Amino acid sequence: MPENVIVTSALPYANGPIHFGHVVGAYLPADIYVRFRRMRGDHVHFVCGTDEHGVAITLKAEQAGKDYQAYVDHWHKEIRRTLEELVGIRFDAFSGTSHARNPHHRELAQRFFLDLLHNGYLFEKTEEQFFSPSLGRFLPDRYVEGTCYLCGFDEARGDECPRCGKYLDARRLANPLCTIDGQPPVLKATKHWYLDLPKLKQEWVQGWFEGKAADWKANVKAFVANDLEELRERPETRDLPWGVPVPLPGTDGKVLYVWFDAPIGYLSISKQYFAERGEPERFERLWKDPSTRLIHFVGKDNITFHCLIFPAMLYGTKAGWIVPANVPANEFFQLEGRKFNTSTGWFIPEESVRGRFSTDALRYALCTMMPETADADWSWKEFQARVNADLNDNLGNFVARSLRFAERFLESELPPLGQPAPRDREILAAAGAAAADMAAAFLRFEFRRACQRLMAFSSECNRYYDEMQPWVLRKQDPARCRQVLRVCAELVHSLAILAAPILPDTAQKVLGAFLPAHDDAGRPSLPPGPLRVQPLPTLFTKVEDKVVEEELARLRAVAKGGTAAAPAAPPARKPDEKPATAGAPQAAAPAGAIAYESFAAVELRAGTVRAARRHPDADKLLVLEVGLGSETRTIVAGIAASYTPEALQGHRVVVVANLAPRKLRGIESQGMLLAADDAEGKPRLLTPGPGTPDGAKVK
Ligand code: B3M
Ligand code: ZN
Repeated sequence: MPENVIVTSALPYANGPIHFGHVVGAYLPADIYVRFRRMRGDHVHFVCGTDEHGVAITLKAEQAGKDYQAYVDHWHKEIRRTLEELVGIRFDAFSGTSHARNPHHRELAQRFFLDLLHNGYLFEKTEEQFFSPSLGRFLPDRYVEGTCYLCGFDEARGDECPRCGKYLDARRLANPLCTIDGQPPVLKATKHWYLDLPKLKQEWVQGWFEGKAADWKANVKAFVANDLEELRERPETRDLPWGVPVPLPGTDGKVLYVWFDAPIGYLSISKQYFAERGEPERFERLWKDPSTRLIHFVGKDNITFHCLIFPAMLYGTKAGWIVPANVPANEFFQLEGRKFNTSTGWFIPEESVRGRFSTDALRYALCTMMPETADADWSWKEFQARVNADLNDNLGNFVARSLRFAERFLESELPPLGQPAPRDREILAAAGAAAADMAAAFLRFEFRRACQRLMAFSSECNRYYDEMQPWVLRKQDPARCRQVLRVCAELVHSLAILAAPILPDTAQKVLGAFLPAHDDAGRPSLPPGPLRVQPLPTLFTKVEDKVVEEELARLRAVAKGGTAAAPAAPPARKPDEKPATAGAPQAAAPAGAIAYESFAAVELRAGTVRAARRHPDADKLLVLEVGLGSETRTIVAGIAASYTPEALQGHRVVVVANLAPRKLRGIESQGMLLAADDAEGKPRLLTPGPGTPDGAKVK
């Protein structure tokens, strides 16, 4: 019986580029699962979009000097493009949570709030919270930073500590400072609504989780069991100028907490999708049908919200919404042993992969490295090995040699399958076994195992070919040769079908070789009659050593910039004293000579100024948004004496891209611009030559 399945991928914050760590955690596995379920005949609804509220957004938009909507619009577009183009994720519905993008979201989130309030799961409480007298506003969550009272980390945020990962009470931080103006905040009373999680736990969550968890992934189960112990009431509203307004009288300036409204985004995006298709009734029918399986794909840091808090909210509305059937969360993914970090350069820039490797090569390699049960790593050498050994030499080789042999020596004509020999029957049965194993792996969210099984079967196919020696049979027993190649065609077809969820483009190309006799990608086997094969396009290209070396060298340079180069950096200068320039050796440097490695450690890139504004607190500084191709950086530069913000719009610049970010008068600068003083001592920006794209390396 086909099932109704809703698959969601965590809604990425619309505040920066998405990297492979995100892709492998919540998007690629969901997309593979969706494609597999569809091939099986299930009805799947795949939902995602951007998370556009909360302090993660307001703070960054304010720092960038952009209005909130314009800011999230920009990242919404970028994120969607990366997911669709770079790794071929195909959502049914992709929208977001801001009112302008999704007119259904506000109303639905407010309905949840009122239902929970009405059912006695939200209660109000007046408490003191941090407030900035100079800015005249409350400072929720990340607007305050200080020292963690649990682990001593001195850059803990008001809502959680990035080092120990614990949920924090901002008022208990040592040395709290406002992240906008760097001033110590004061406490001021304000009213908020709290979700009564202890009550929900006792009434429903604990029993539900314990009954459910039997078929959940072990890593998720362990994490949730631990969190369940510590489940406390949580404030679900904030004093913020951006978000879903609290739907009660006298609450001006208060909005729902981002983690309250974001998961409701799954529903509101789905609601928008059905409304726009003219089938609005399908939304509630699907989300309130107890036989629908709701599956949330998320990364490790989103487990608590998806496994405990959001289910508690869904239940607590008593409105009949289904709760998740499973949350196959992944662990953390790193890059060559270190955490991805877009601001230090420890990530894979889009231009390193775009147009260089196929979507399928990236999908497959990422799938084999997926952090399913433990933290895992992107390694360039591993990437090369997987593409070259698995895709090219194993799968690609069997497909190509089978079809090309038929084309070259058998005029592309193959006989009906007829009566296969015992060895043929054995290998054809192996295809069935591989299909069963892979289906079981996909259904259990064991994507790495599915890849291994695919390759094991492909190796069996290659072995069959080698044993049969069609190149010998061609002369000695042409009829048997044709029969063997017909079996190979069958195997090629099976491989394409089995690989399709992971390698959708490759599957299409291979199935295309059987057109028009075979035009239904979902069919389990070829029609048994005679077959004509079509020319096969190139499936894979090998990853050369040179490419791997280049990428590793780039990372080594970043690593040096972050460690070795740091102590050599000029002594801290007053932020507005001089233009931001780089590379000038300090007086202590020996006679101006530096080793080549020191130069190579500096990552210089071409960019374009997308927006510019004056620094609110320093006359000589401008705050720029600089596009570097795959990302946009905020850069604070001391060039106000030479340029007006308007004149800089569209100006080409050279950026030091791997400098540790630092705050200049309260605004974090994520790089430096190269400039040289003119005759009057005013800084003039260096410009890359015409035709250099944003992000190009300056060497
Ligand atoms: N935006 C957190 C994150 O990007 C958050 C996920 C929301 S899913 C409803 O990690
Ligand atoms: Zn801590």
